[in-house]
Amino acid sequence: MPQATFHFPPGFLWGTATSSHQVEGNNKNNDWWAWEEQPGRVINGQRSGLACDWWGGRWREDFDRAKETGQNAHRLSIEWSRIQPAPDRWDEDALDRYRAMLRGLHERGITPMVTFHHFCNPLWLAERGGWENEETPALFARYVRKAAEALQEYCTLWITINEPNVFAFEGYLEGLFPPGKKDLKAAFLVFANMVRGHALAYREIHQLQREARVGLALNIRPLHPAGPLTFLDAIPARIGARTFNEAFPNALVDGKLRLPTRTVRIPEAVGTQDFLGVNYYTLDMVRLNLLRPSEMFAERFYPPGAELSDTGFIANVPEGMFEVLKWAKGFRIPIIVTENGVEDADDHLRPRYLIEHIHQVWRAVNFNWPIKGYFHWTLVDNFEWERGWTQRFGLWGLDVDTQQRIRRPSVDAYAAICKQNAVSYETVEKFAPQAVPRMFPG
Ligand code: IFM
Repeated sequence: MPQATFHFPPGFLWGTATSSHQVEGNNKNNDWWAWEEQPGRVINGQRSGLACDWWGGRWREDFDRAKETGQNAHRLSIEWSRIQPAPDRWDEDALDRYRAMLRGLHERGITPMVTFHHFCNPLWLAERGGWENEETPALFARYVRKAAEALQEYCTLWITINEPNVFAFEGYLEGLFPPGKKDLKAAFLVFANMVRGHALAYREIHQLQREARVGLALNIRPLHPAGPLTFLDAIPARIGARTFNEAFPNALVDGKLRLPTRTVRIPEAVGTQDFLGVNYYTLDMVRLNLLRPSEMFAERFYPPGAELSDTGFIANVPEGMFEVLKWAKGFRIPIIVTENGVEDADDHLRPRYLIEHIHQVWRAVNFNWPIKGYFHWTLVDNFEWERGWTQRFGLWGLDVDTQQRIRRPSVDAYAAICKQNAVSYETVEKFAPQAVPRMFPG
């Protein structure tokens, strides 16, 4: 069996990604907390509760874990509702706590990447119509300026909005996130306002900090025509990809948000992206189905025979990572994999999923595509939105009742990669022997 080591460039960022509501606990002043209190919103009535207790200080021990296992970067989000608990009030204590967290990362030799918006809105904003309100982009930019001013000493790598496509889709089409609407017009309005909010925030940050690098984290989900009538299935697949995956980042290139129903001109968005953050988990097959007008005449399903995660949420298709990176390089800006991971409570799949996806990143790096880092989702099991605690994405497991962390084998698989800045034959053989014939053919 030929052996090889897949090396990454010096300075490559290796980290994990987290988000405030999912790890902090007691995030009581946002729309997600209120949503969790409504019956039927979260599976089994589960709540975020204390989450991973980062607000209580357990970020320290988790950052120690990240450092000890060779991670040199961490992506976290800050909570708008804590920083601006009311429209006319800033909470300096909350900003101090975030400063302490970022300082804590620096002290451990870990580069921070900060996300300003990760699915949650302050209650006061939600009561004013959230992102459907045309004033929200400016309010968002104001909050971003305030927070960036306070944190700029410790951070130059910023994400304005996490997965605006998922936010609009889940909150305004599927109804699974607050405000629970199923309204295409509202979804497109929210999408457009998020482009506006991003553009304003981009400029605020750059006014403050010349060396800032500002981007988005987009959930990119390749859509493949299912066949056998591939030419027919290609139509909904293309419309879906243009809308869900491509509309937002394309609008940042030419100022045109191309929706299936119309094109919205947002000229101020042109050139507001220093890097492209891609979150890749899985891909879908698409079949034309004229009986599904509300889903844009598309039926989506996983590739037949694909290996699925615990709850069937993710199909393990590592080649999709390469496909996404190939698409992303078309923007001719640096690319960062801002999320990738799998729910897997007993860790039977994660080491292989992780290794094979990182191998696809390596393939892309070898074409000299400008990929600068990889952030695994996630460090410790966290609150997974409407799926509550039923999905376990952490390198470390979490006992929600005792706050005890449980080290999964994936911790050591990822640590080997981070520490060597490479995927070695030994790492694959030890943690993902099934992948050896695929990764080392011959
Ligand atoms: O937990 C989420 C995260 O908040 C956004 N991207 C996908 C993850 C896994 O579902």
